[in-house]
Amino acid sequence: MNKNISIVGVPMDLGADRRGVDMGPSAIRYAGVVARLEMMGMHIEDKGDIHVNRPHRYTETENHKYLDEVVEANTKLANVVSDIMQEGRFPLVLGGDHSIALGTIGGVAKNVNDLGVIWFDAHGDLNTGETSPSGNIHGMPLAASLGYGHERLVGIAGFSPKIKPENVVIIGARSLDEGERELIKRLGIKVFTMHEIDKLGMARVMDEAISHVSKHTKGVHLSLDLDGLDPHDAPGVGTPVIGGISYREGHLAMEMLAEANILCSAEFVEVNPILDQQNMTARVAVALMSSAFGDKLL
Ligand code: Z70
Ligand code: MN
Ligand code: MN
Ligand code: MN
Repeated sequence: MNKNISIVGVPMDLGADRRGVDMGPSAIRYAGVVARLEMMGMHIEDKGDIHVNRPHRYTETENHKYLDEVVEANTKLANVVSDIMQEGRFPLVLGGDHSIALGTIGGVAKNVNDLGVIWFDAHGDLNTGETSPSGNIHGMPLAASLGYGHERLVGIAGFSPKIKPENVVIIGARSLDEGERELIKRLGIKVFTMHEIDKLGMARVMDEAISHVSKHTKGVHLSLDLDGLDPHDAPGVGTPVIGGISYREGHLAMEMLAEANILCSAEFVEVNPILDQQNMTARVAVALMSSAFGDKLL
């Protein structure tokens, strides 16, 4: 496990239609992410936040809200993340809405051939401008990373596709749009919905997920949307969906990832302090990070 971690915040909420999730990086820092990871013996560098341009007015391009600003910030993020990888460090990106996965994955995939991705989320984030019911770009980053969607999203970081469908697993899905289901079937993406988690248990799901994403890859990116967890355990998210992964199951999943020692990068997104209770969701995010980096109970 790489002990040299570089933190980058992305105060972005334009991909979620400006709902306050831009304060996520502050909330996660306030919850003590640096101290917690340093306590575990990690060497932390906090690179601060990527600048996100605030638009003067609402804009929409072919059913993509704030496309210019989202592309601009993600292009910067991809460069920063790529530089971190070049230095041999582990990028830990703090969101911000999930549209920032475009920049993170762009920067990581530039440095890791055949990148695996674990997409931990209530949603598939597999919409394109054609299928999106909302026009919110945070519902599109996994599709765009696979090469599907608006050319300006797909083209972030200058190459496409960034990942292959056979190297992706989605865990925790329980709210998929019609177009997303079609893309999942068409591309054969491995999805562990809440049904599989209930039926098989998280331990078996993670065993299967880990072997699937690490089979043909040289590193795995963890993209963790806090709305994958149950809203009871993580209430501070923009789009709570009942019936999610419990705090305990989430920890087990992170511990198994640490044991497998496959991660090369991670992002924790969609923390919304405005909708939270006593910064609980940011604190859950920090606790999950510590497990993902190998913190043990004993
Ligand atoms: C819906 C859409 C979404 C996150 C909500 C929701 C997408 N599928 N993603 N919250 N993280 O509008 O595309
Ligand atoms: Mn998401
Ligand atoms: Mn989500
Ligand atoms: Mn959300």
